[in-house]
Amino acid sequence: MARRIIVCDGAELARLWGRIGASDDEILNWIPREDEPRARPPGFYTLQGGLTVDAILKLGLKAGDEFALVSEETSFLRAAVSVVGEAAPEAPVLVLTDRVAADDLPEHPCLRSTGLRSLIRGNIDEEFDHLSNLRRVVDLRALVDRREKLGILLQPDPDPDGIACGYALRALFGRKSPTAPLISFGGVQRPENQAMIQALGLDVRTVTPEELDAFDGLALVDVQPTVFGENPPARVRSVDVVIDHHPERSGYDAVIKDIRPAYGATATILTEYIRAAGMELRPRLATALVYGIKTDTQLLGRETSRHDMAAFAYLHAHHSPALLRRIERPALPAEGLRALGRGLVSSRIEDGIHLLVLGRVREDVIPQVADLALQAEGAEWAIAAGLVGADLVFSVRNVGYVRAAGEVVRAVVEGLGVGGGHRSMAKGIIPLKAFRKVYGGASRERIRVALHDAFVRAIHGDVG
Ligand SMILES: [Mn+2]
Repeated sequence: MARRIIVCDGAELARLWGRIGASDDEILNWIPREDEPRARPPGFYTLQGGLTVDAILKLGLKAGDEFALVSEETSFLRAAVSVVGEAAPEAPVLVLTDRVAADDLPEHPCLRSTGLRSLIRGNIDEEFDHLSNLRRVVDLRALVDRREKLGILLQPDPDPDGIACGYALRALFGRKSPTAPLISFGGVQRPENQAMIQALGLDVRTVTPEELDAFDGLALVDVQPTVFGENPPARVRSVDVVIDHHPERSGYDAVIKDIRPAYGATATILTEYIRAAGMELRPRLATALVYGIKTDTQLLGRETSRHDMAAFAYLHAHHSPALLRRIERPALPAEGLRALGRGLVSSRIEDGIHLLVLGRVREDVIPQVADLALQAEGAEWAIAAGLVGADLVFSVRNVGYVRAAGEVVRAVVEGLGVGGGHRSMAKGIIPLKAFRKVYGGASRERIRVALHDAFVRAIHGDVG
């Protein structure tokens, strides 16, 4: 069995090692310092003869042995690294020091250096972070326990971060939908988000400002009261709870306010609450939160903090990949697949643009087809367009190293409709009436040619 050979400089560090708790495969050695009593720390052998090649060889080295050298003195560590390197050239060396810089150590082919105290300190600081989150949870629970009916208010047309946070907050209070419903002034619009609430079995109730009187408590997540206009309804200007990651606004009161603008998602705050409270994290909730962080940070790309990374890793260990797949890739209806077939028959890749015109189709099919279309060989841009109600709706994807998709779509719809998005994903809507007026019709071929030309101009021309 491979062993760890620990060499501590003096009794203080040896005792520290002993207190942390040595593991069974560790051979503990110490070298007494001149300036301290020579009482042997329990469990430690005295390295006979001090830091010499002979003393190391007397340990009876075996293949696979590893070393840890523990000291705060440059001279000790320089000597120790050299001696171990000579006695056991193959053995990896871990240097544990908080005072000696790695640059001051001799050359060694397999050496890592880190601080023993700073490692422990880092963990203690992390525990204090958990503790302050636990304080918040205890206060939140004490406040909300007094409320008979709590409204968990999300922004109008809530996004995955908001939905996940509402769900998490309710779970944190141990409540169900009758006494703590998720509510919003505008229902879930985007088909992807509808797919999310469906897959999670959630319900977001649309309410009017007057209906808020039915609640004796309000908690806002991923949103602040001022989002409801310059003059928000009186009932939301003074609320119980606001938890958000958008910059802090004034003009309202909350009994408990937890606003962390450095965070990429509010779901990260809720994840920290759950973790601090030691609450069991069920796969369904973990999946909702992981999806919230993923979409708000564009998969840990945009505005991501170390907190988001840590929360994501924690959630990832608990989430359900199958459920996440169902949310991210909702089932395509048979009719959508047929529309895809028709679109593929006439699709071409020209100027790096893969454009699929689907005809009349369910709206949620369009972004999924755009995702798929980007996988075509030679495609830098994928556009899926379909007729939904009285609109031409199109989803745009690109490979990421080209002009920003949101910018391009804004140029394409200018004066015709609405659109926008991010670096590699965007969406545009043009009323068919406006389209016909400009292009003289809205046949499949007319749409294909018009969109292709508009995109070529927007991608290569001067926009924004
Ligand atoms: Mn958010």
